Amino acid sequence: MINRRKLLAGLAGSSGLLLSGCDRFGSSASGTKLLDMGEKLTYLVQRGLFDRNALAPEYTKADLSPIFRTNGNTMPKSPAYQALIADKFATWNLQVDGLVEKPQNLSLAALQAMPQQTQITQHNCVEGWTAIGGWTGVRLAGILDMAKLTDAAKYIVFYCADDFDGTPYYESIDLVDAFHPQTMLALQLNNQPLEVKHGAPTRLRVERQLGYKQAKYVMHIQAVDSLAKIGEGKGGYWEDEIDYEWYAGI
Ligand SMILES: Nc1nc2c(c(=O)[nH]1)N[C@H]1C(S)=C(S)[C@@H](COP(=O)(O)O)O[C@H]1N2
Ligand SMILES: [Mo]
Repeated sequence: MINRRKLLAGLAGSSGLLLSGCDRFGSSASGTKLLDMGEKLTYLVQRGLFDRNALAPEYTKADLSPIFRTNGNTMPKSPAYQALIADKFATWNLQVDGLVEKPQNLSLAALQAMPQQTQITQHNCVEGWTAIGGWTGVRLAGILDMAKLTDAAKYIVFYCADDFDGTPYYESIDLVDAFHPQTMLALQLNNQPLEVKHGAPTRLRVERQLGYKQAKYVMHIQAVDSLAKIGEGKGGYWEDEIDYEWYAGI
């Protein structure tokens, strides 16, 4: 992973911004954070220093990793999820609600019937490994368009079927990433239905961000205007737990 401070420094330098100025903007003399990563991001985008809509690099079949590693939970423990495995996800439903005009309840067959896209990308885990995989699935934008976000919607939250010691995994992204052309709910990895270890029946792919944002076992998608009341308020399981950055750009 690129050291973000160096990246910001580089961007600041190349745009004529002084690093010290940029630093002062982001923190007080005592080192207290005045701006969180989301605000810095907005600042950089507004200064034209960072294109949020740029595509993540795509690779070819020859580049596919022979083995796509797993990380985190690889088998949700809940009886409800176990029952879904037993019936091959025939009764699985993706709930889409929150700040939407038309809440949706989408079966796996319904997702499979929507237009599919495939992208071969590199997954970057914060723990220091990468893997190149080919993901096929439904563009998140298509699902959100069906549900029709209200003007108040600012973030999309993904609730997962698994937990760590009873705390459910969840993640969230803003609307720029939600409508990014590569952001999808993946149904397949390398042309095979998603295995349980990789998040069956569907997982988020948000290709401009690190591995922990790629929520597996997505059960429920919710449009919200604030992340403050979700989980412990930092926008994701690891963000809450060990202060991983909410915007994990790569
Ligand atoms: N629901 C859920 N999603 C998750 C995780 C998890 O434990 N639970 N781990 C995250 C992390 S840290 C990584 S690197 C990737 C790993 O995805 P993989 O197991 O398919 O390689 O999933 C992410 N999404
Ligand atoms: Mo990760």
